[in-house]
Amino acid sequence: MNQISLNEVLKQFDIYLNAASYGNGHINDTYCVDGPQYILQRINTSIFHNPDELMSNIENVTSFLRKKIIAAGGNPDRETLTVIRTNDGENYYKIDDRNVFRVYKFISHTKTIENDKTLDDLYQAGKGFGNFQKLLDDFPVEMLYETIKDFHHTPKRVEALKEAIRENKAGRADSVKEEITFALENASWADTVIKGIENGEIPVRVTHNDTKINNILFDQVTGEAVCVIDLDTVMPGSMLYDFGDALRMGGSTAAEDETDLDKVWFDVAAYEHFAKGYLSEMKDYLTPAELKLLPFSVKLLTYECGIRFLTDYLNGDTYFKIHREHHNLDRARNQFKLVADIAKKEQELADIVK
Ligand code: ADP
Ligand code: GN1
Ligand code: MG
Repeated sequence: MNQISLNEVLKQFDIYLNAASYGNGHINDTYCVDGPQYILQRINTSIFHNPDELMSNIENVTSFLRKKIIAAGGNPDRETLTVIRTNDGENYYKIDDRNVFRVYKFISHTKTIENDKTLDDLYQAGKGFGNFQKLLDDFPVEMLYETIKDFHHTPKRVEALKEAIRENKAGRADSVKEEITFALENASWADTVIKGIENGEIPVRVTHNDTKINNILFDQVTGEAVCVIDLDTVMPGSMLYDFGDALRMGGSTAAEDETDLDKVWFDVAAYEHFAKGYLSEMKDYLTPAELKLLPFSVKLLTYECGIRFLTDYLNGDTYFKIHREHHNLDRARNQFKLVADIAKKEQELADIVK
């Protein structure tokens, strides 16, 4: 990685071990430090502009969780992230604006699930994300900074897509007319959750906002959800974002970037298992408006992610990490296929919640 020595960075945290690339995140650069003992991350500062606010959110949320986990007789080093401080007592180390690093304790004897998930994994994921939200129910939401402004403001995501079409920076707009038409034809329901929040029907809660299934660690032996990770986007929001986003990936029969769209379907049984796990933790906290919108939230968050991928493709792939040409377009097509399938199954999903 450009002139920066990871060993030099780790020294700032009083760590004298080697590190190697790790994980499948789309945003930060993640390294596993020998042992494995630590996770070292270079924070993506072109996305997260204010590391002070970002790390303040993470420290406040994890220390709040830590107390609750201890009170419940759990293991706080395993059930939440632990931020390691630098020799100067800071929660991150900055070399320059593009090289900002943090270190967490590595949570061992766990696994992440990318695509091969069982129904029991989905139940556990639902329980894990539900428990995370439940534990944070009395966290003072006004303390949290908005680390990415309007992150799940779907109508603004539609506006960003329209701007990308107008600007056509990468000269790709003509080649994706079909995808653009799908995105714009479906924009009519994009404001449902935002409107509900604005008119007070949907409560603002502490939400994770990036609940894909690889953002939760599972116990290697029991398969139980151990720890919710990737806390960069913990912000005030709606639980519908977390529920919908988790099933966007967890409910698909294929990977997010599968190009054979005949393999991409929404799995109703996956929904049922995730919802069972989630509601086992959260059912007493949810309002009727939230419960009613659970199936819709999956369609909304899948649509939103699809238009984000398409926007990034039109902008020349500047946001999400890509690993091949047209990767963002493949992801967008995949998400839109899923949206169409979820739309057909919405009533079936609603019956399950009932
Ligand atoms: P990104 O924001 O780029 O998605 P994540 O914070 O999700 O980065 O980390 C990427 C991957 O690194 C995770 O999917 C997980 O496999 C692994 N990981 C992150 N934090 C830890 C941790 N504290 N212990 C063990 N593994 C971790
Ligand atoms: C990113 O960071 P990661 O890989 O867990 C993105 C999510 C998208 C997801 C799509 C901060 O998640 O919003 O849903 O990719 N995170 C950010 O896979 O934009
Ligand atoms: Mg992640």
